Amino acid sequence: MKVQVCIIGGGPSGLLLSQLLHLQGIDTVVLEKQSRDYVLGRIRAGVIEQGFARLMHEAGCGERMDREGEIHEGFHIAHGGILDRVDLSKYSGGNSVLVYGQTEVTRDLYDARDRMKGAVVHQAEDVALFDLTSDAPYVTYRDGGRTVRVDCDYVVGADGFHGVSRGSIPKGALREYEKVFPFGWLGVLSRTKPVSPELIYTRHARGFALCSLRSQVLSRYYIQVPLTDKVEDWSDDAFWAELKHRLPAEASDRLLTGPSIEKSIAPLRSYVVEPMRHGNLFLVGDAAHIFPPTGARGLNTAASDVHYLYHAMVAHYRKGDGSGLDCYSQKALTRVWKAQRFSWWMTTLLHRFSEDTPYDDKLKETELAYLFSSEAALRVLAENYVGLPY
Ligand code: RFL
Ligand code: PHB
Repeated sequence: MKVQVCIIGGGPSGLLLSQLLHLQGIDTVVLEKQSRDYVLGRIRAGVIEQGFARLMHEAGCGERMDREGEIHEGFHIAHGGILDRVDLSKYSGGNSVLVYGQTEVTRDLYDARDRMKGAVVHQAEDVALFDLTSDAPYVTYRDGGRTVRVDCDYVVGADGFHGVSRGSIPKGALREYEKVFPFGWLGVLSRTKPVSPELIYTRHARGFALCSLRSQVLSRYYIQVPLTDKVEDWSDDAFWAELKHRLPAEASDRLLTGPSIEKSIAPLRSYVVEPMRHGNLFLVGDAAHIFPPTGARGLNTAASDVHYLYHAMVAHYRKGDGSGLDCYSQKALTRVWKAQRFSWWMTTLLHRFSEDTPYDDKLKETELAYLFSSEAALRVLAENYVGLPY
């Protein structure tokens, strides 16, 4: 097989890039290790920046998102038993976020790829990358008993944190930055009316909690748990009791519970690799960086990587201008680090760390009291939450 761009990973990053490039006449193939059902079964992001939504429109995938996604002009932070609201619209100059699940984003992208007869190979086994620093890189994978070779101009590693692309770069050519948080999020999806029409992020002595949603009939809740906890340790009843405990009374009194339809634990990690390019391999999304989910940055930062790389590739193929490709890594990383800063701030502020002293608690309480007494501080929060411009 010969294509211009071989994309590894059929998550949102890989599918969105392939859809955008295809619309510009640039030929791609997507190699995905898992089945389509498996990819669509992963419950992840829920909050989407308008920048990402614009990119979905550019990719011709915005119609259902416009119809079914919910515009959120604010969210709440519960602390010290009270509920404070962040007016995103007021403090970000009229901006907002969209509540639309990653599952739905991925489904829309798959449907668009199908409509355009885009090449997406599922269950591509043993994907391997070769000659990345030459002008003729290639990728191989196994399809049942046969090995398929894909020759290309560029390889894009969009295969998430545990993918094969980043690992194909010699260790000495990369610098890694990592912070592993000593806790995870236990998430529950339930077919119940959300406790609040807007998200509630909660700081509590027993640990963080988040009330989120996918629609007004589908709720997504999370609680901070020790890394040693297993999903089997948490019955639905135990989950609801702990969530109620952490929410302020005005929310817990209204909480509607029901059977969980999905329950999983995600560890919290921050990670960045530099640079995001090696020869003719470009890394995008979780393959290059991971965020703790507290600030809702992961998928949104994957989208800004896709935006930069897409425009750089179009300039290269259309006008022979390679400057965008040359500064892709630096441009993407500038925004990645600002998003890391924001998610670190929000995660540290709202979670309970075992080493927190009464001094730390006082500082965090004061940080929150200051936040809700200062328009300047609320502006900083709002402009980061809706997403910095790109
Ligand atoms: P993905 O989604 O991990 O997709 C990578 C794909 O690559 C495939 N793959 C391979 N394919 C071929 N060969 C190999 N060797 C391969 N190895 C892996 C995988 O099967 C997979 O299909 O990465 P991508 O596309 O970069 O997308 C990133 C997002 O998934 C991620 O950043 C977000 O989910 C993070 N995140 C959130 N981000 C937001 O912007 N807003 C949110 O509200 C938000 N909430 C969340 C989140 C992540 C969470 N978890 C579970 C970590 C909430 C949670 C709980
Ligand atoms: C979600 O709905 O899954 C979600 C929302 C906001 C976050 C993280 C996850 O910050």
